[in-house]
Amino acid sequence: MKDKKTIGNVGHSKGKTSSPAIGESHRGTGDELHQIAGREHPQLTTNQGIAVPDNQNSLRANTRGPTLLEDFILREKIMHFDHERIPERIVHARGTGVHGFFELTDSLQQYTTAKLLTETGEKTPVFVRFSTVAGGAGSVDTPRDVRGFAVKFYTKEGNWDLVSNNIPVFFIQDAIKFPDLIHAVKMEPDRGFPQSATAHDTFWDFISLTPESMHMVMWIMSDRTIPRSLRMIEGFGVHSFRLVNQAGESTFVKFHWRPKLGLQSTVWDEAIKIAGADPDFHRRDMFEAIEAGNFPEWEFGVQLFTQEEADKFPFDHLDATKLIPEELVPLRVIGRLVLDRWPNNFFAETEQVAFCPANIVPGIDFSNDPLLQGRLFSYLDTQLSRLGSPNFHQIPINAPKCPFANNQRDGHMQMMQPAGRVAYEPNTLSGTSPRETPASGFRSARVSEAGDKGRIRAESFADHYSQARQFYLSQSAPEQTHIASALVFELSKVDHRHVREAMIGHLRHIEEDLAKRVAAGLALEPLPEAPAAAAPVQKLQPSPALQIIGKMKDTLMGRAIGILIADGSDGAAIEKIVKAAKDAGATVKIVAPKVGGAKLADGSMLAADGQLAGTPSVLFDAVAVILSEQGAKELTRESAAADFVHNAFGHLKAIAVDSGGRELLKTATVGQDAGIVDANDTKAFIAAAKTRQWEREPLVRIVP
Ligand code: HDE
Repeated sequence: MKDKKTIGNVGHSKGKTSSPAIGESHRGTGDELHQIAGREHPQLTTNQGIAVPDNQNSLRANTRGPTLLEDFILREKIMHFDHERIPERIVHARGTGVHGFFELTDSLQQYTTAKLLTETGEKTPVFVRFSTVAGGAGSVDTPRDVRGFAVKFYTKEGNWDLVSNNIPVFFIQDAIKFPDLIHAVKMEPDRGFPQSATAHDTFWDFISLTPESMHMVMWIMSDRTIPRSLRMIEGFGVHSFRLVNQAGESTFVKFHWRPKLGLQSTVWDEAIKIAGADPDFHRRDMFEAIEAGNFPEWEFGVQLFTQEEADKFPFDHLDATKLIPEELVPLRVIGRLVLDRWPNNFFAETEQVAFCPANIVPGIDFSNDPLLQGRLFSYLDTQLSRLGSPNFHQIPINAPKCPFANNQRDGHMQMMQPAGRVAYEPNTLSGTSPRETPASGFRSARVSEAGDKGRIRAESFADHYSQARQFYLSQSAPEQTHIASALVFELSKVDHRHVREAMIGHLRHIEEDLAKRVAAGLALEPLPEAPAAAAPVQKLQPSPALQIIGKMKDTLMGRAIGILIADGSDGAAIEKIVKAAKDAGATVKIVAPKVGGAKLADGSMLAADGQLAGTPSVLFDAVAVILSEQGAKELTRESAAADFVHNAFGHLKAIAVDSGGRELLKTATVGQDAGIVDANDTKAFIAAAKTRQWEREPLVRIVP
């Protein structure tokens, strides 16, 4: 619905206004906002509740005179505006938040007292914030980067924050390295670029000196870091946690999120182009899915294991650079997460939400993972500087939905007004003040600690290459190629030759063939020496669960088809594809040279969802091109049309064409293969659209 405001000195309506102040303020010199008959607008006031008579003109000494300092309405409005921004997150600044619920389907009663993990059928409200890590709040959605997947469960026993990523391991083993890692990846401090990119000298310099990051390097160079949609990423709690049962016994646990839509990524060239075509690609995708009622869903899985089992693992599970292969400890699915409500206000919720891994409920506990231990301090501290007050827990998005009470008082922006004279415990003066509850309160797992204090790292943390190798060897051939290509791309942006050489040295420990491919891609000869390894590289069994292609779903659910049309296109052919795509669960968008649409062969007008120049094929999973002979001829003068098909082909997508469409392919020098199908054969098109044409890749890109 358009806002029918008349702004400016023209067209002053004499319509009825429900705000007497506005009517009275009209002095014929300023703009006027008019009410639409029948609408009840609340009165515009200052923050002190004073009705504002005129929101268009500041108070002046005379018609063309100076503005008066006494204009409290102007000063209050500008003061508030000047302070609208709060410091953005030092990492994970760019985020997308959604409300939803978690529902338990399988009770973990035997392992934990946490009600949210024992009461099946119970729906716990959640707020989830997805994020990129390196870029600022205004950066694009599709850089090569880890995605944050932070979940706040508002449980009956308090808030539990599972602050996860879409990669199950991390760069470093000890929290003390985190500021160095982040300084290395962020914009270089002298020049202030690059924004949101690992492809620069300082990042790779640090990484090349940090062998423990090699496993994570394999993951970030894989297509995991260029997801197609936030609805198609996995989530991992990364660290081992503990579940604690009634008897105080604990079991180790790793937490996993698995998307119902399956995993899917973009290809790198596509991700770069999406950044220009739609910087908000992921946020928009999530918003549109929620609006359309296509609520994204994840399975919640746990890997449970005992200390005795952990002692037999060929790695230390307290080391956050290691994962536990599902083949070793199977995943048990115990619930589902559904996201079904977009926030009312981005700032109030997505920006002000404050996650903290230390927010934990009775029945769950921490492990000794040194990275987790450091995180337990960092998040509370960072919230204080971002939100500016120790009372940030009172902001609605952060407040528990269960009752909470204690004797903490006062501080900036205190919203509560606790009554009574008692603000301490124990006391005899109040019969209603909050008291500790030994029986039901949070209890740490019974664990005994012994040993010498020191800045020491366990020997069991020394193996930096075995799981990196296992990850690489677990990938399908196209995925291995993408890892090699990504390394070539990134290291090609590194000016210092010795840094490139050092990285190739590490790759030789991971897999000699990978090192050779990347060195060839960089034209780097001779092959640099591998550095000394702190522990021998083990030959671990490949784990297919680590693939993306293996976890793609054979579906068009959650995916988008773009149909390029122009004047003269065949309406019936368009309709046929629209129907087939929608029946298969896809959303469909019509793209035409003009946004008003195109006049079809039968003279009818078909409105477009996007104009060709602003709606390139990178925004779709597969495309169709339905053109008349004349339409095809005209589009040969439009490079955006050639790019549309050329890029769809280069990004390994299925393309359905009629005879006009085929003409456009010719102009764009697009070849023929199994992914180019006749528009009439919708069955073949839908089948091809569900995947990418991997065998096409060596024909469209020189791969290392
Ligand atoms: Fe974070 N991290 N992190 N991190 N992290 C933050 O907290 C930090 C780590 C993760 O959507 C900050 O509120 C340290 C691992 C997510 O608001 C900060 C270490 C994992 C989010 C912080 C890590 C994460 C953050 C910045 C190493 C995956 C976004 C703003 C010890 C399990 C949450 C903020 C949101 C945010 C510190 C490592 C995930 C500075 C010190 C490992 C998803 O506190």
